[in-house]
Amino acid sequence: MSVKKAAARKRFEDVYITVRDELLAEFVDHGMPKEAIEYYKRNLDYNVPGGKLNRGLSVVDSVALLKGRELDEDEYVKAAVLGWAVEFLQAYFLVSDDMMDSSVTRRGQPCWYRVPDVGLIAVNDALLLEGAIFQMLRRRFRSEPYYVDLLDLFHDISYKTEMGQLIDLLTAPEDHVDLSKFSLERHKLIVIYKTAFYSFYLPVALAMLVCGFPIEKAKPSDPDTYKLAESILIPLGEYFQVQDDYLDYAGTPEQIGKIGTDILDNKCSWCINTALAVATPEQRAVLDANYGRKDADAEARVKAIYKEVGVDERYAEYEQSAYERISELIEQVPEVKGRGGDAVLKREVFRSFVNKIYKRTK
Ligand code: GPP
Ligand code: MG
Ligand code: MG
Ligand code: MG
Repeated sequence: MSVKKAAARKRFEDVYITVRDELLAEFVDHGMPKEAIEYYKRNLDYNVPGGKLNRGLSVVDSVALLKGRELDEDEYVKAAVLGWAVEFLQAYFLVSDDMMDSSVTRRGQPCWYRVPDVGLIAVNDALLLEGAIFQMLRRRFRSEPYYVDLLDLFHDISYKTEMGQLIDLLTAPEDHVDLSKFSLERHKLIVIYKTAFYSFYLPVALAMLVCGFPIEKAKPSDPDTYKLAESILIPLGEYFQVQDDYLDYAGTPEQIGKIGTDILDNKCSWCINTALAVATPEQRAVLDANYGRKDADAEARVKAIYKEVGVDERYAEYEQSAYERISELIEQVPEVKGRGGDAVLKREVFRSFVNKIYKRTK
């Protein structure tokens, strides 16, 4: 990591400490016992700050890019708190998702529900992580003109993500493997809803809200800047989740910080869909017999078919063409003025996202 990047991360992490301590102070104000305060602190520190922080940092970066200048202290803290709100949302989703996916590790440590004295309390811990978002927003943004839009955005994006999680789970029942349910079309719908909205559209839409981009157009001829952002960020999020699916199969746990479970879990992943599209009847029979079985040998047989049909080479081709297609979309963005003073929707906002994820290996 460059010195500059490390410093940006450190500054952002310092805001986490402030936010966390405010949340803990509220517990104290409510007369929560010491045991609960310590447990809550452990939940927050275990689940919120330990990831790549891409989503959170991208709120801060996007605000600075939209304004085209460095942020003053107050602007920085506001953007960083919104960044942490996205990281809290992510923590809430991941704690929940790991239980639903029976995952083992996350960010190089046991999944929270697998920590011995946690277990099913993790359900409530996830709900607290979600509730914390709204405490943070109330404390810092209640008197802003866009407060209601912030709340609405978090609710709307959460709902979409939950729709995505539902179809992800329904397409992958644990006890009934039926590969004919899968298709790249179904895969696309799942990943747009379960990942793209909250990981890519949300950080930029938040940055646009603090900069004062209007939700309602002043005149019909004005460009809908949120729709425009969405039209780039959703394909970008789709590409990101294809990477996640590929790394689930091809990445090592050391690299990706988690043990891939997609084959065991019968997931409608990009890899299985790609293999199904080109498998011979014999290869298809191996996939039918071994996909979604909770058994390491069956998993290895599926991975061997992936190798045979060239999933790795096909992924490299996908990655290149996704990169080119999205870069093309970005070049077509008209640079339009936002209402809130100095902010402009610049192509660089989107380019910075693409550059962060292109050819990622973790
Ligand atoms: C991750 O997909 C999906 C989410 C984080 C959305 C969860 C949504 C909820 C409403 C709980 P994944 O299972 O492929 O992620 P990973 O590979 O990191 O487990
Ligand atoms: Mg999962
Ligand atoms: Mg999942
Ligand atoms: Mg995954």
